[in-house]
Amino acid sequence: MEDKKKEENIVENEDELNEEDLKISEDEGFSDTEKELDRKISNNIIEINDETALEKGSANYDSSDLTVLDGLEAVRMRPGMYIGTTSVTGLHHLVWEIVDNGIDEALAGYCDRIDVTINQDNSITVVDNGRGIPVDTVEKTGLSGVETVYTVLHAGGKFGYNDGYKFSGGLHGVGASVVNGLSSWCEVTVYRDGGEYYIRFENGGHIVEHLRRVGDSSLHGTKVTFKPDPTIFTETTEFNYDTILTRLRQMAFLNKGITITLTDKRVEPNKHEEFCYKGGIIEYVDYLDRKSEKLVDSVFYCHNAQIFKDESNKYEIIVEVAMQYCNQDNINIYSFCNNVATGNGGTHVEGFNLAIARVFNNYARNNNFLKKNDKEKIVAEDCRKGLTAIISVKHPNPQYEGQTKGKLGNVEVKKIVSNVVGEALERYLNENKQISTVILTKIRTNYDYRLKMAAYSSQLKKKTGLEITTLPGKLADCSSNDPRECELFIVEGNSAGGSAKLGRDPKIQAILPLRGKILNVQKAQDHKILENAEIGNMITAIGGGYGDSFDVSKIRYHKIIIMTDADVDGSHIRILLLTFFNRFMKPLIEKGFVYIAQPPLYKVQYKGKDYYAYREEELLKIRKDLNLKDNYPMQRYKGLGEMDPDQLEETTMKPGVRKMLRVTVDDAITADSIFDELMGEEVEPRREFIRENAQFVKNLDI
Ligand code: 28G
Repeated sequence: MEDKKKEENIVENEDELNEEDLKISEDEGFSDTEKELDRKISNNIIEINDETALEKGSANYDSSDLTVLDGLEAVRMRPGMYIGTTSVTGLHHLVWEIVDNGIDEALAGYCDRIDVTINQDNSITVVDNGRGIPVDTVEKTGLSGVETVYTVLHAGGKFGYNDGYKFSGGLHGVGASVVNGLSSWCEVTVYRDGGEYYIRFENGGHIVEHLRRVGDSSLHGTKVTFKPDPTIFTETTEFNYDTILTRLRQMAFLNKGITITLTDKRVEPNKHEEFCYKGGIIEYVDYLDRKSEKLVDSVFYCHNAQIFKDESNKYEIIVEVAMQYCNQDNINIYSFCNNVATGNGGTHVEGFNLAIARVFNNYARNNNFLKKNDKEKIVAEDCRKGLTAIISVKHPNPQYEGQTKGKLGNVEVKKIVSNVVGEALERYLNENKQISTVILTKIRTNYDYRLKMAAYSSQLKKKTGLEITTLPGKLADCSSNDPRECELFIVEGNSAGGSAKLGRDPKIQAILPLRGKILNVQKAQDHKILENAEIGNMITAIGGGYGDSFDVSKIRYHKIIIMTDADVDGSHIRILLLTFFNRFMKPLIEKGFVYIAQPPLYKVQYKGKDYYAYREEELLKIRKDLNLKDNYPMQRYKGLGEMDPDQLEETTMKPGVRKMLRVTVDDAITADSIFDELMGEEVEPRREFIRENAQFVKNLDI
């Protein structure tokens, strides 16, 4: 019940999301590249939510509401329970659902091509060259196979498809009927047995006319076109090319040999992209490392299927891992179950960690990388730094855990992955001694560094009787000791910091001013990062440590609020901070503890009252509502420093009044690669970003 309530909440809240909050408006004369980057950021890195919406109370849902609903009516009544949300995320889930069915047909060995088209009217067409959904009558339902799949809830896996189970669709995997139920109309064409069969559904899955043979065909496969219902997807029914592109590319990496194409017919000339990776996740690792300096050129790869058996079950689990070391310290390990990213890891990642620690430790002992007096063992952390890896498992009955269901929970998976990876890696190291030496040298460096740091902090502890957590002098802390109500404002610049200190609620709001630019964390090595004073201050103020030993239960604030100016430097610092949190305190973002403050851009004074505008359009609206002339004076805020403490409090800091955006990592892989692009060694994209933002500021100045 509790879960249902939660689901309900999420849906309700997402619905309240103001679209405007998600993007910088599209009609301000931005160039295509600017829009592109903006879209990338708003769609892929961070899903920004209105804080107050997310925290709003319980939904009006209780058990008395439970009515026995007919099939797809239930889906339309409670879409959130089936696709998580009716926001833009949910909209795209419809595409994933249908594409997943094609992928399943490919995994079953009958199809090697999937074509996805975004049509002019924002409907989606998916075509595969598989067997075609069966057209004969299904006994249990009395309907044709196509009608069964498209109108009966959860028909997908339970009809003996794929010898008893369906691989794809981890988190939702609700099937085509849900897509149909949430569409204004949906058409299915099946090519099989020498014929072409057609059916159309309307208004949430109602059969217009039963499936019928409309002609001869020598083809085989399935074609589906659906148009999401705007009364369900009230926020938007517009598909995002990049979102679909990224996901399809990922699908192509994870399922080697399948050709997947995307065409966007909404623009002239049409956009078109085609993916097919013969090397699968090996090419995925290559792609992720395309901008990094490799330690070893080759990519380690292993693939194995193992049967799991207990009293009641017997099924096959497929494990596939690819990995490569780079000459850096950041960790790029991504895990998947049934083609869906498990952002919070789980038993497959635990198994992987066990294997690498065990195998590298043994190899080090046997080959003199660890000497007799090196008493300490090599641990997983030592082996993970600098590693790029894809861990992909396929499991017929995955169990997911955690708040966001992003963690694989099946316990048997741990041992299976550990065995598969362990065996293959041991053999690889012994057969490629030169490569092994390079890798083990790196691991040994990580090991030495870890022990040095441990010795250093225990020494410091002995000396001072304290952990290294004496609070930084620049921090104006709050008086409350209850992290749940405490907020840390990370403020750009000392002068803004001063205003913030005066404008805050000292009981629950702490201020940490940052001077200058913080270090570029993506680029720097770990020890340099920790030596940086600004970063050190942040780590001690937050209080949960950092990196692998970051402990979210120890943090001192449950809201970490980034407050920067609305200019180039401001956005640069914001990205640097997000990069830092993403890399060293990921759970902060995963738990939704990171926010971005929204200071107003304009103030209009009229009849003794102050009106604040947070965006360009709001200014226009205020002028319109108050019937003011275009040249009516207004104040434009160039930076936080221009606001006096009262104004800052009223507009940006005061709970209940302020606007804040919550940062969540939607797709860590894309996020990292955008961060890479912005922050990494390569200068060009970064310059681009800054130039584009400079442009943005210029626009505002007009
Ligand atoms: C184009 C859009 C996405 C699909 C198939 C192929 C079969 C199938 C799909 O069966 C289970 C069994 C009969 C209803 C299976 C064909 C066995 C033999 C299939 C797709 C349920 C579903 N021949 N291709 N479903 N049936 N492609 N692509 O949806 O009773 S779905």
